Amino acid sequence: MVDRRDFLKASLLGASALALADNARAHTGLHAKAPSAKVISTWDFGVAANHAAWAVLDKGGHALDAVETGVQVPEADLKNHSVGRSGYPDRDGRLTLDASIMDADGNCGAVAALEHIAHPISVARKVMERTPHVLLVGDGALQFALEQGFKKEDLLTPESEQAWHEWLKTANYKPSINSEVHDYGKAALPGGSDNHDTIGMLALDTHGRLAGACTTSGMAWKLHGRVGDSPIIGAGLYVDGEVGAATSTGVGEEVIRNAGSFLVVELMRQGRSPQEACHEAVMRIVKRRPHAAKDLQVGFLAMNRHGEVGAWAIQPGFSYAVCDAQRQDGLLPAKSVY
Ligand code: SD4
Repeated sequence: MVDRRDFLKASLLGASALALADNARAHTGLHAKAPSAKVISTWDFGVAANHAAWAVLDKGGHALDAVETGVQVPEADLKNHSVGRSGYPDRDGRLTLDASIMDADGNCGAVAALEHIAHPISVARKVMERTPHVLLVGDGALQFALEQGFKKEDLLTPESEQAWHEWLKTANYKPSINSEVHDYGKAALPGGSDNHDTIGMLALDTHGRLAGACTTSGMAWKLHGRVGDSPIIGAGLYVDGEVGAATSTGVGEEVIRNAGSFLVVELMRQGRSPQEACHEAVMRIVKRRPHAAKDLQVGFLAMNRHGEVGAWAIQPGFSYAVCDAQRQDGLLPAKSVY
C-alpha cells in the first residue's frame, strides 16, 4: 500500500522529473523550435488512419481535427469488422457503436450504444461542442445525431450479418484474445480470436496541442446494451495537455475496472515514461485478476506532451502505428506481459 508520504514523494519526484526534462530542453534550445507533430494509433489499420490525420497535422491543423479525420478512415472501412460501418453486431444482431474524443483542456464528448450513424466519432465531437454533457447513449444519442443533421443508415453489411448467423449456431460468447497480428482483409471467424479491435488515436500538432479519439463497435456478440471502455473518459481515452494522452484496446471491462487511460496519464504525471506508464497499467490488470488476465488482451498506447511514445499489452501481437515527419508508415510491435 502506498501511504500519503510515499504518494507525495512520488508526485514530487514526478514533478521534478518533468521539470528536469523541461530544463534539459531549455538548455539544448529545443524550446525554441516549433514542436514536431506526431500521430499514433492502435493496430495495423492505424497506418491508413494516421495518413489521414497527418494530412491535417502537416498543414499546421489542430490535433482535434486530425484525430477526428483519422479515425473516420476505419469507421468507413468495409473490411474492418470492429469499428464503425460493417462492425459485427451484438447478440441480437444490432450494430451499436461507442466513441469518444478529448482535447488537451479537458473538453470531451462521447456516445455509447449508438445505432445507424456511420461516424460516431463526429457525433461525439458534437456532444463535446454543442451540449453541456459528456456522454449520450442509445436512443438519445441517435436523436441528438439526427437533430445535428447526421444521416440514419443501415450499417450492418451482409457479411457481418452472415457472421452473426454463423455465431448464432452456437451462441457461445467468450471475449477472446485478439493477439494475432490483425489481418482485417479476412472476415474474422464468428466467436474466433479476432472479434474485437478498436482504433484509439493520439495526436500532437505543431502548436504543441494534444488530442485523442477512440471508436469501436465493441465486442462482437456482446449483450445488447453493453458499453465498453472506448466511450468512457478515463477508461478508453484520456488527455491532459500538461502531461500527455493515453488510449486502450482489448477487453473493455478490464480497462474500466482500472480507469486504465487515466491511470496511464497519472503515472506519466508522476514521472514515468509513456512506455513505463503503459507497462504499469497493464500490470495493474494482471495483478488484480491474474487468472482472467491469461486469457484476455488489453493494450495501452500513450504519448506525452513532448511526443514520446509508449505501448504495452497483456498478450503478444498488439501493434501500433506511428506517423511523423520522419516516418509515415511506422508500425511497431508492443511489448507484452506473456
Ligand atoms: C471494447 N475495448 O468495447 C473495446 C473493444 C476493443 O480490441 O478494443 N477490442 O471493450
